[in-house]
Amino acid sequence: MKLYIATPSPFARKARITLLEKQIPHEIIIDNPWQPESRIKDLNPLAKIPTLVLDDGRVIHDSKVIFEYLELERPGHLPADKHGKIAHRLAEVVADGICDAVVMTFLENQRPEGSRSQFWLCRQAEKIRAGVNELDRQLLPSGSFTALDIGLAEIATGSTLGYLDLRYSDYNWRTDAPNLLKLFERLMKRTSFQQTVPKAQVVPVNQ
Ligand SMILES: N[C@@H](CCC(=O)N[C@@H](CS)C(=O)NCC(=O)O)C(=O)O
Repeated sequence: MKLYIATPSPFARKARITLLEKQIPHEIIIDNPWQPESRIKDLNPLAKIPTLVLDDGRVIHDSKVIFEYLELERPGHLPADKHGKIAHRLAEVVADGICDAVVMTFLENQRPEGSRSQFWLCRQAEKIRAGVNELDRQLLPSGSFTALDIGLAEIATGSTLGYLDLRYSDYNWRTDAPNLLKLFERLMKRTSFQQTVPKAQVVPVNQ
């Protein structure tokens, strides 16, 4: 299978880490959906990464659906019980929501200074801080979200924290969220996290 990614994307990183943790052979193709030469629109009507192309040509997109597919293929990163599953899904939604707010902030900040909406930027900042606090609160004393050592919730949260460091570095989440800091340090010892540290890519300036 082939996974189309962009190097900064926390959504693509979730899929990459899942593939590595599950030891599923795959090829990574770097795309930049913001560039005119991007091929992603031929595969995914929303022209977004991550997009997974299976060996038989079927296309799966959106990091949540990609995870679902990979988990069905090779289970192990969601608990078996109902409450555990929902806890992982909720943490993923919060982690992804933080990333959505960071993306919107990043794009707004590409505008000329006088055209930026402070109202919009403040709304996103509130979501980012509230999301970080909620994830920090959800962690158990064991350092994981449930009895699983590493599952969807840890993968999504770790990807989000790495993205904050790349695109929202003025915010020191480490002082706000000591439990998340411990989780992040634990995750960063894993090869799957080390091999997927996000890197900036060029995004065209808004008109
Ligand atoms: N909900 C999607 C979000 C994916 C997403 O927003 N990807 C961004 C990169 S981080 C993208 O491809 N943006 C290009 C665009 O919006 O045109 C997921 O979880 O996969």
